[in-house]
Amino acid sequence: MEAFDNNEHPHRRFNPLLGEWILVSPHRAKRPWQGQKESTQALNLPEYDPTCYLCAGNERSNGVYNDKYTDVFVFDNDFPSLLQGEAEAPEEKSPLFQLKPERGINRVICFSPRHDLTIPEMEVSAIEKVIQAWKDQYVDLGSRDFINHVQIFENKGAVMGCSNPHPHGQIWSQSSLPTQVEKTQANLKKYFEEHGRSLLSDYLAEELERKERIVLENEHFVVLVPFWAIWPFETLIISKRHFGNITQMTAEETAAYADVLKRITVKYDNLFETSFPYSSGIHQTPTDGQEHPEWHFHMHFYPPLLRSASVKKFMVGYEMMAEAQRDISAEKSAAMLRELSETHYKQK
Ligand code: H2U
Repeated sequence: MEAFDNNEHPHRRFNPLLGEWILVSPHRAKRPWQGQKESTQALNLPEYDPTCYLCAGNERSNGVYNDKYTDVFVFDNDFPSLLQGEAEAPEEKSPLFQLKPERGINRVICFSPRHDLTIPEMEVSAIEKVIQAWKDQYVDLGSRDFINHVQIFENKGAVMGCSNPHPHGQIWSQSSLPTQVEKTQANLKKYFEEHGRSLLSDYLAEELERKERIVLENEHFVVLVPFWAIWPFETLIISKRHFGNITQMTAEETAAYADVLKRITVKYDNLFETSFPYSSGIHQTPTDGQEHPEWHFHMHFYPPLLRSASVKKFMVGYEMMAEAQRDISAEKSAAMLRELSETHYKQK
């Protein structure tokens, strides 16, 4: 029998956060590509776009005007997926037809008044203001009785379904724990109860020792390609200190978080010299008023691009029917990201 090589042999890896296996087919990274090409946007955007509904002072579709904001601006989503009103749960005896009314508040957060900038091109001090707004929103929304989870996320790029290039993210807060968060919480909790330590602290210590998947780090945060990554250039930001949510960051940690956000997104843009699309989101303690010592602050980046600015990975066929799968190994992706410059390509 051949000796196992994780860059050659098909294998499955376990994601301890979700309790799921993924299939890795590294030998397949060599296959030719004749499939779809996403068009790369030649983005030559103005600093201010009079037709943009997110630019400062502009009118939104419901006739409300944005503030003439100078850094970060948050507003209630005019087309929210969740509403605040209460409705009575319908009577249903069958476990096969479960239905629960869900309440929540959705907000949009503009990261900068500049229409033409995204996080990798913003100053670290401006990114810190975004983090401060995330903290304020977590507190404001999370303190409401009927809000038990605050999901902060960003969809960047048309390929991720983002409707507007103006730098912005979203916050969906709601009564229930959404599925991914509930699964993550159950696994973090089980680990914490069994070992008395945070799963991500133990994982991070091991990754720092192995050094195979680390992309970058500073005094307080590490960015790595998780062992179980699905997306070709997926990364995970983990705080070195074990704390549960964004409000527990010290001022120094906040600055360090802004630093790693800037550095990883610059590397992403540099990878294919394009405004790199992704969905990113923060996973942290739910706001249900309970103690959650198992939670460990982290942030996921799920970018869809596979081998160029125009070829993305599809989650289809086998992924839909069986389980998630990747070709290029997590170690190779990490090495590629690690070697990239931290100076944005547009500044060269
Ligand atoms: P995305 O492009 O990332 O989906 O974000 C745009 C959000 O902005 C989207 O959720 C909201 C949409 O509902 N929006 C408003 O709240 N007001 C508007 O005038 C247009 C878009």
